[in-house]
Amino acid sequence: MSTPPVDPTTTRAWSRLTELADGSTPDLRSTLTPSWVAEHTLTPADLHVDLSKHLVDAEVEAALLALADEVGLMERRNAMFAGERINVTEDRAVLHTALRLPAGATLTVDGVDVVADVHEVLRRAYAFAERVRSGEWTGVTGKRIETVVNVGIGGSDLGPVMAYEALEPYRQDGLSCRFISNIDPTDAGQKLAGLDPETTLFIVSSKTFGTLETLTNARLCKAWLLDRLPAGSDPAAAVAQHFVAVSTALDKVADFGIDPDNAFGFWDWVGGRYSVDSAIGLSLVVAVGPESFADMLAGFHAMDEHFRTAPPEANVPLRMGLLNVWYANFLGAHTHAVLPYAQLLHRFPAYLQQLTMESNGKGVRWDGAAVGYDTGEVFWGEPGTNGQHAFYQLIHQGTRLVPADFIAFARAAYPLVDSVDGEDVDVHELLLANFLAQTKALALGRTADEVRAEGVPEELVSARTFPGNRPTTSIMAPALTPAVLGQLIALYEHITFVQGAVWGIDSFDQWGVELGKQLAQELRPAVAGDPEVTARQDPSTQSLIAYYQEHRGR
Ligand code: G6Q
Repeated sequence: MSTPPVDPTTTRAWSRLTELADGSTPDLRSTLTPSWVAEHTLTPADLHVDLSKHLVDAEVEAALLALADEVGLMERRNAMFAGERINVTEDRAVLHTALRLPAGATLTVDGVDVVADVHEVLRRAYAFAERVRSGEWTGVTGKRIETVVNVGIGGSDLGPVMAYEALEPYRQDGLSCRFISNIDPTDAGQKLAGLDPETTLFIVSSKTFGTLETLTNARLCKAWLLDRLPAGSDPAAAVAQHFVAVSTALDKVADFGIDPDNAFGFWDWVGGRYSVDSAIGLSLVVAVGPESFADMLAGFHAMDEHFRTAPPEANVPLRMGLLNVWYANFLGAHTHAVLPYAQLLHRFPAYLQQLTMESNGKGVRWDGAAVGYDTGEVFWGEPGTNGQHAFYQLIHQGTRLVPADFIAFARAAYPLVDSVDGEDVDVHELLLANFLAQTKALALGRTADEVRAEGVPEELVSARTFPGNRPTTSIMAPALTPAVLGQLIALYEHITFVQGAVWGIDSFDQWGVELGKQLAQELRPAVAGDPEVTARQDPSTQSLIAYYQEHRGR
C-alpha cells in the first residue's frame, strides 16, 4: 500500500515559493562570496558539486526543503529503499538500489533475500564474462570471441551503450561491442557489416523478451549467423555458442532457442531505464571486466548511501532535484541541459533523457488525479566544447531560462600536449578553461558598461552584452573511473526520484510508451497493403500509407 500523494500546490511551502519567485531574483554578482561558495560546495563520495551559482537565497532554499518535508519526500525515499511497492500503477517495488548492495547485506522482499539473488546472478555473469575475455568461451568453430553484439532497445540499450563509451579506457583489447537497437533495418545492416560470424557473440537483452524491435533484430542476427557460418555447422550448437540472453522472462528465452543455462535473469522490481547495473549490463561486464563493473556498482552504492543518509541540507540529489523543481515550477524553465566536458560521456545526455523524461513525463499523480502544475523538463545536451559552437548562444543570450549541469574531470582520459610557439600546452587544461569560462560567463555575464569599456561602438553594445544570472551546477571528480560513473548515474537517478516525489507522480511506470507499440502492430497490415485495415485509418494516416505504396519501389 502506498500512501496517497500530496498535491504540492496545497502546501505552505509552495505558496511561500510562489511569493519568493514573484520577488526579485538573487543577483549572482553579489551572492557569489567565498562563504556562500564554501557553504554550497558538497562532496558526496568522489564528486565535488558546486551549487553556488543558483538563483536562490537562504529563504528559497529553506522553502524548498520545507516542500520536501510537506510532501513526505524522505518517507517515500525510505519506502523505496525498503522495497515497498511504490510503483503503484504496475504494483511493483522499485529496487534498483538493491542491485548494488554489497554481498553480505540483506534485504528481504516478499520473504526473499533479494541481495542473495542479485549476487548469484552477478557471480554467473562475471564467470561468463571471464570465459569470454580469456578465450575459453569460443564460437562454434572454436575461435575466440572478438565482438559482442548487444541486441536491445530503450533501457536495454541506452545504459550499456553509454557506459561502454564512458569506460572506453577500461576495455579489454581485442574485444569490442556493438549495439543494435533500432527497428530500422539500417541499424542491424550497418552493425553486422564486416563482422566475422565465427567470432561474434550476441547478447539479446530484453526485460520482457516481448519487444518487437529486439525480437525482430535478434531473429535477423540469428539468420545472419546461421547463413554465414561454415557449411556443416550444427544450427542448435551454433545458437548455443553464439547467443546468450538477459531477461526476466526466462521461458520466452527458451522459446527463442537460447539455452536457459546461457540466460541471465533479473527481476520485475528493476525498471528498464534503471537496469544498466543489472545483468542488462552484461556486454559492459564482458568489455571492461568484472572488477571494473564491481567498482561501478560500488560507486552507485556510495551515492545511494549518501542519498539515504545525508541530512537534507547536505544531500546533493535532494538539493539538485529541488533546484530543478524551483526552476521548472516557479521560474518557468522548460528544459535542463547536461553538458559533460568529457568526450567519453557523449552518450550521457541521451541516457539521461530516458531516465528523466520517461520517469517524470507524467500528467497524473500516482492516485490517478490530474496534476495542476508542470512536471518533467526536457533534458538535453552534448559534450562541451562542441556545444559551445552550436547552441550555447541561446543559453547565454536567449530569452529562455535553461538551467545547466556542467561535468568535468581533473584528470584527462587521453593526456595530450600541444606545442604552440615552442611552448607545451596541456590540452586537457584548455578543456577545463572552457568549462570554467562558460559557467563564469553564464553567472556573471558582461554588463553594458564593461562592453563599452572595451571600446565597442555604442550601436553594438546591447548585442554584445550578456545578462548573466544564468544558473549552473558544476560537478567535478578526479577522473572518469567506473566508480565515478556509477556515482554520476545514481546521482541523476535520485534527482529524478526527488522531482517525481515532489510532483506526486509514479516515476517508475511508462504507460506513455504503450499506445504507439499497440498501434504499430495494428498498422502493420495497412503498411503491407491491406485495404480493409487501411480504410479504418484516419485520413492523414491513409494519405501517408498511400504515399508509401506509391514510392515503395518494388
Ligand atoms: C524503460 C522502458 C523501456 C524498455 C524498452 C525495452 O524503462 O521500460 O525503455 O527498457 O521498451 O524493453 P525490454 O527490455 O522489455 O525489451
